[in-house]
Amino acid sequence: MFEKILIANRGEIALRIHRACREMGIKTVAVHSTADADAMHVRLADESVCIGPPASKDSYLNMSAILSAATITGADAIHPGVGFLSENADFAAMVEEHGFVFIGPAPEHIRLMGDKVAAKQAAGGLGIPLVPGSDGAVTTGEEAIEVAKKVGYPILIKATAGGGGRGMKVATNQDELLPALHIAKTEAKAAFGNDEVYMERYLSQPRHIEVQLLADGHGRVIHLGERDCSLQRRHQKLLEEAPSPALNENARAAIGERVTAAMKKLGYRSAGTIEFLYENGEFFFIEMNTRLQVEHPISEAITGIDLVREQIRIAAGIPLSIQQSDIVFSGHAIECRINAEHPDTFMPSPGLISDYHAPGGLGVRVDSGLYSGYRVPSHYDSLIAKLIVHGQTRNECLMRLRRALEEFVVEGVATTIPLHQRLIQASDFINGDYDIHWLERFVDTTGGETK
Ligand code: MV4
Repeated sequence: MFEKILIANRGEIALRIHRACREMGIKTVAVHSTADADAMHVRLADESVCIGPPASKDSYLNMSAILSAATITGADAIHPGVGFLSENADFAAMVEEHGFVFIGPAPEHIRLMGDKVAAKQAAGGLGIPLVPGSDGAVTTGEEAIEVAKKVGYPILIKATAGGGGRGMKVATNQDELLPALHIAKTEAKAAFGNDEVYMERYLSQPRHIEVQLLADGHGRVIHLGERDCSLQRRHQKLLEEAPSPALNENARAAIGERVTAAMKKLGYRSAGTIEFLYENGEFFFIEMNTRLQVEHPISEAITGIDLVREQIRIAAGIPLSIQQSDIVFSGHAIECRINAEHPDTFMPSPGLISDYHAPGGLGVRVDSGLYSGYRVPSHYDSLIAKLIVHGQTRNECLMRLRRALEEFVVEGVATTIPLHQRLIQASDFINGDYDIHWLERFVDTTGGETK
C-alpha cells in the first residue's frame, strides 16, 4: 500500500481525498496555489507545496509543478480529484512515466472516453445502448440528410470535441438541417479547433441518469447504482439524488448489468461513471467519465462504500474485496451543491467567510473546506460545500434536508442555500417529476424570490 499520496486538487474534493488517506494511514501531500495557502486541506495535510500563482493554468493545471512536488516530497501516487487534470490522458501517462502511480484509469481509457465519437462507438461495441444517430462523424450535407432520414427528426448535431453541452445544434426538420450543420461545424471549429460533428436523434424531455462503477482491472467490476443528475442549469449540476425517483429495481439491475459487463470487456480500472439520457423507459449512452465525480457521496451514502478508499486500493493493485452481491442499497440520498453565487443571478460571490456553521445530526454530511475567517478566492469554480443528506426513505431524506438547510450558516458571501430551500419545496421536485429542462424553467419563473 502507498505510504504517501499527493492530492493534485483543491477545495472540498482535496479534503475528501485527504480524509480517506488519513483513515488508511497514508500520508498526504497537499499542493496549492498562492491563493489557497490558507485552505483547509493544506492545513490538515502532512506536507504542502506551493505550486504556483492563482491562475489554474499556472498551478492546478501545471503538470511539471505537480510532478516536481511529487518528486521532492517522495510521494508514491497522485490522486487527481475531479476537474483540472483528472481526465487528462497525457498527465496520467506522465505520472506513470515519472514513476508515480496515477490513481485512476489507464491513460488509453481516459483518452478513448475523452473523444465523444470514439467513446460512443466503443460503448456501442461493448453492448451499451446508444442514441440512434450517425455512425461516427458527418462531413457532407448529403450524408447529414441521409442520416436524418434514417433517424428521424428532431435531430441534434454535436461537436466531436465538445461535451458538457458545448457545440450542440437542434434541427427540427430538413429545411433546418443544412443551416444547423453549417453553424455547428463553424462554431466547433471556433470553440475547439476541430469542426468535426456527429448526429443523434434529439431527446426532448430526458432525465440525466449516471451509473457509478468500480473496476479493479483484474476482471471484477461492480456498480453502485445510479444517480439522477437532471437538475442542472446551463450544464452545471445543482442537486443530485440516489436512487433516481424514475427507476425501479428491474431497470436499475438491467442497466447496472449492461454497464458492468461492458466495463469487464473493456478491461477498465478504477472508479468510472457512465452517463445516460433516460426517456420513455429507455437508456441512451451520452458520455463516460473516467474519474471520481463531485456527486459521488450520494452513492457512498446508499451503499456504505468509500469510493476514494476503493480507488486507492485498486491503484495499489489490490483486487476488489466486494462483489456485486455484497452491495445492498439502503435508503435515499440527496446532495445539494452550495456555491458561492447569488441564488437568483448565479453571479459568483467570492469573499471573506465571517461566520460558518455546518449542520449535523444523523444522516447529514457536509464536505467543505470552509471555516470562519476563510477567504473564498475568485479564481476557481464557485463550489464551496456539498450538503449530503441520507434518509431511510426519500420523504425522510427531504424532511432532513429541509432541516439541515435551515441550520446551515454561511455569512460573508452569497450562496445557493436559499435556492435549494425553494427548490425542495416545489411540488414537481417533491414528486420526483422533473427532467433536464425543469430547473431552468423553475429558476426563470420563480427567480428573485429568495425570501
Ligand atoms: C443530448 C440531449 C438530447 N438528445 N443528446 C448535454 C451535454 C452532454 N452531456 C450531452 N447533452 C445532451 N445531449 C440527445 N441526443 C440533451 C442534452 C442536454 C443535457 C444532457 C444532460 C444533462 C443536462 C442537459 C442539458 C441540456 C442538454
